[in-house]
Amino acid sequence: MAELSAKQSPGVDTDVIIVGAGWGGMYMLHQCRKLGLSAKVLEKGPSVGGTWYWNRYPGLRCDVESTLYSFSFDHELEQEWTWTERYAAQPEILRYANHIADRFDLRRDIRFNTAVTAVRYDESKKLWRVSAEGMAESTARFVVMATGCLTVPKDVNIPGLEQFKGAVYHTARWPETPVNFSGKRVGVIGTGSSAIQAIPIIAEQAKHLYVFQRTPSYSLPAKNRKLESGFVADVKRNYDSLRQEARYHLVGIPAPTYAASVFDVDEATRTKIFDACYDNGLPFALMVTFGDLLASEEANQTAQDYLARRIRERVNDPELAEQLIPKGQFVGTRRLCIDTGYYETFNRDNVTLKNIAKNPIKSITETGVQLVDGQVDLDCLVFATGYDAMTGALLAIDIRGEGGAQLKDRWAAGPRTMMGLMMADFPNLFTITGPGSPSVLSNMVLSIEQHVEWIAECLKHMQASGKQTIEPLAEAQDQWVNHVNEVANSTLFPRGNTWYMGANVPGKPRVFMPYLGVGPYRTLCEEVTAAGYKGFALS
Ligand code: N01
Repeated sequence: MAELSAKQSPGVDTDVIIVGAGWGGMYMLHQCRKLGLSAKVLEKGPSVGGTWYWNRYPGLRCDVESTLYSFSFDHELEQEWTWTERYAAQPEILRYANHIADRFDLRRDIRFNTAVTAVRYDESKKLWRVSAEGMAESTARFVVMATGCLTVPKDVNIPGLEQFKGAVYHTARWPETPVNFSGKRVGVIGTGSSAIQAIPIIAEQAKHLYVFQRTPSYSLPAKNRKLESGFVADVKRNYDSLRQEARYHLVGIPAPTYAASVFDVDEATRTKIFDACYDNGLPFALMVTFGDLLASEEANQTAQDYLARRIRERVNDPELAEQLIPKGQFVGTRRLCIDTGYYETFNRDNVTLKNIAKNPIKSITETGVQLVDGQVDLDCLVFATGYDAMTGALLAIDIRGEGGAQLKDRWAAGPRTMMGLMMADFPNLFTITGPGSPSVLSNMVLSIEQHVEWIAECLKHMQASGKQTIEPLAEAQDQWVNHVNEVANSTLFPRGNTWYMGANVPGKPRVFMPYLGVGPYRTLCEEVTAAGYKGFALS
């Protein structure tokens, strides 16, 4: 890539520096070019794709249907790209990301293998100074953090890990060359979305697979299938209305809500409705079937009972089934997973569940995992232990705003943003799908697109009105944070020990980070823009 030398505005190297070349970073670059702004992307990895570049473990698929997990901003792009599977596997999604980069000629403005370390505001010059490994400091009027929500794997922190003599893998940092587990004794630690997808494939190869489960998750069969050409043609014909429906839906994926309460219908009807989601592999649809499913303990219990029964149907050994059924966990407050043969995998002779809630891991030794009641000998260990989600990637960078305000101090008690888009005292610094926006509780691509377009519109407005800086008013930001909490507190989400709450990372503040409600959120963003950036100071 060329050095960061494009000179659009006097005194700065680049108008906009974008951090991250995932979906958000790539689309932001495209939008900046359309506005005639000079823009450069700094990307830590060697290629585009973000989380879809780093995650390449066996079995990885998206849990949003491929026809919707795609950009809508370019009609030709939408029509020319044809997804082959209902839930696309990682290689196809990564091909799509590369197609975006090539089609819009983005790579020439992306500097790869460049990890940003510091982003500091120079108040006197009203510009941002960006430092990255292996690069001279660069300056920009605007910075867009497109660093992703599931980027930084959380520290594993199990004593003795460094002693283990076998191979160690992490689902979020999988090697580019496929791993062959044939003839190996493999241990998988964790039973979230990543593990649930990887376990059936690893079990097919391994001599023996041990699954170390601390907290079981609920999972629905993905019912993945090849897409028929007639179906794809239909989707393409109806894309406009489909996308529009998604944009104003609660979770960004069209799905019906049948009644305000699960108790508005009789049990047989309720079961039929749950069946329609379960038997068609629709996790997001299940969450919105009834208005009170995510809000009332009693209502949620009906879904818990339903899913427990479906797990029992899939596991031959009743005692084992009971261990795989989440207990005291609300359906939907921890990510609902999709799987291909996950529960059935435990019917295999070469798979053993180790319930580490009852029999905890004491340490990792040279040859395996030492549990309280004995050692499990292993050749390979796979960590599917999750992420320091939503705030991890932002706080890994030394971000300082006006008056030297440090983001890590400002967020010491949990993230505080204005609509997940900006932070008070950090002028001209935007976040794509930041905490306080629907982000992970939505179709990510749709939410990324909405944020990029909001930011682009804002930059256009600033150009047209000759404004130099924008930042949220502290009071408006406080109101937004209160609103995010109010919405969350009207649901069961804050009662889950989940990564949405930061509960998976020791010491992380326990705060519900996303905003529930894709459609309502979009409307609020539109209102802010229409009211001349209400809640923001432009100068
Ligand atoms: O991570 P997770 P993930 N000792 O945090 C366990 C998205 N995603 O990578 O809950 C033992 O969900 C932990 O147990 P516990 C999706 O949004 C999407 O699976 O801490 N166990 C848990 O079981 C998803 O939600 C897709 O008790 C430890 C597991 O590890 C998000 O990414 C596919 C442990 C971590 O589960 C994260 O999913 C993949 C320890 N020290 C991911 N530390 C799709 O689109 C953690 N665990 C389908």
